[in-house]
Parts: sequence; structure tokens; C-alpha cells
Amino acid sequence: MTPRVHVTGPVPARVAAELERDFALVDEARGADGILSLLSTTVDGAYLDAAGPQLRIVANYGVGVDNVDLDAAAARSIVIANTPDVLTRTTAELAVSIMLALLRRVAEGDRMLRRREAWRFSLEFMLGESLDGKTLLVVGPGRIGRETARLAEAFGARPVYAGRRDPLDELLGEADVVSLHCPLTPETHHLIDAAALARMKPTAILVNTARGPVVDEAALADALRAGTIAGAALDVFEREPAVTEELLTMENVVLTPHLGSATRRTREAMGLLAVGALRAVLLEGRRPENAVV
Ligand code: 8YV
Repeated sequence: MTPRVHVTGPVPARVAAELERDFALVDEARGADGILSLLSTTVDGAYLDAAGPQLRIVANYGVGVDNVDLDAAAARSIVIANTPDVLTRTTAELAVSIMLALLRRVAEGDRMLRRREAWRFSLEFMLGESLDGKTLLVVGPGRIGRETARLAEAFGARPVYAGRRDPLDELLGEADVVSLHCPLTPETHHLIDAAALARMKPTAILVNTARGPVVDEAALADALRAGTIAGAALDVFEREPAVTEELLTMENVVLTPHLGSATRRTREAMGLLAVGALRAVLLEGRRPENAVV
């Protein structure tokens, strides 16, 4: 019998075509043998139980698996797969893009022109900061963090790294740019809180392309208002799709709507990787290379 697969949201046409080739697509999780989940779907024990005991794999359309209860999946012998590697450079590129947009006031300048404000060229007008010579603290030196460091080095930044065993507190005080690349776990929830922000230099900026809840967004708004830090570039938010209202009013804040992996090529590659995991488990009876559980 053709395995039944449920997809929790719209996927690129090419990915849908691949799914249709090998699987019977079903409208609900209940009764599915495999699930292709988007990050907006919470896959917890209750969700897995509602799907039923025939469920064998959940392929998550993303590298982050914080929307999935891995222990609950392991307890039920359900394979969980993710989509690493294919989005590494794309996401690092976005991190450096919003970093530069903030430092060089790209978004601020764009907003000013769109307001049709009077302006004229002058030597002191809208001066920014170069990434050249800056100390870049990469929090979470995994694939995306290291690639972000590599790209930033091309602009003259000096990367330093904070992993699970590194003294984040000290490093925060040295950095000009703090860029977050850690997964969201109970340990990293609100890793950047009021105390962490207070350790940063008043001239430093925070960049987040990881997960919103790694930052205490209310504390960040307070820190930006008080001048505790100089700015923030955010692609992810604590209560997505909501954005803390005050951040929307601040000129020293660059905001993008979770675009880290958002190129057609990358989104297709992620989808094909997820389909490959579904095929491995449901058609070939083997564990996929990109299994995390
Ligand atoms: C995706 C992401 O856009 O991979 C991740 O962890 O956050 C993004 O690349 C998202 O997961 C799509 O569902």
C-alpha cells in the first residue's frame, strides 16, 4: 500500500510533486504514516498520539527542531528528521545582510526616503559603522554560526565563539556584534536577557537569526530605549508572527520576517531533503542520514 503522508502547510510545487509521486497525501495527521511538518506545527506527545500508532516519521521542514518534542518521539519510536546543511549559507548570508543593514543604516535610510523627507548629501549625514575591525561574537558555533563568521571575516570582522562550555558573560563584554546561532532549548531560552544585555558594550549590536525566544524581547526593547546597547537586527521573534510594538518604532532596529532560509533554491533543497527522509523510512525501511531521533 502507498504510504500516507500528511503535510502541515503549503510547500513549493517541486516538493509537492515529489511527494505526490511516492505517497498518498492525506489532509490530517490522524492515520498518516509520515508527516512533513512546518515550524508552525507543534509536534508534541499529544499530536503524535492523535496521529496514531502507525506513524513512523516526522520530517521537519527546517533545521531547528524546537517545535518537536524529541523525547516524546523517541518514546514512541518515531523517527524525527530535519533539513541541515542546505540552508547553512543562505541563513548565514541573511545574518550578515541584516548586520550590515543595521551598521550602515540601510533600512533607516530607505525608510527616510520613503517618508519623502527633505535631505541633502553632507559629510556628517547618517554616518554608520563598518564591520571592518569589529569583534563578532558568534553564540552557537554550529554550521550556520561558523559560516556567518566566515562571511563576516570577508568584511574584516574578527570572530570569537561562545559554545555551551564557553564563558558567554565575559565574551559579551568584548563583542561589537553579538550574533545568535544556537538552537532553542530550555538552556538557551532567554539566554539574552536583561543581565546579558547589560554586559554588552553600549556601542554593540545584537543580531538574531536563530529563534526568537533566545532573546527576552521586552528586555531588549528596554535596553535599546535606555541605550544599554546600540541596536538590533532581528529575523526571528519571541511570539512570531507578533513583534514587540516598541521595536517597530525604533530607527536603530532592523526587522525581517523570518527570512533566514528564504530563497527558492534553498526552500526546495530543504523540501527535497525532507522528502528523502520520508522515502528512507516509509519506502526503504532505513534510517535517514538527517535523522535527529
Ligand atoms: C525555515 C528555520 O524557514 O530551518 C529552520 O530552522 O527556521 C527556517 O529555515 C522554517 O523552519 C520553515 O518551516
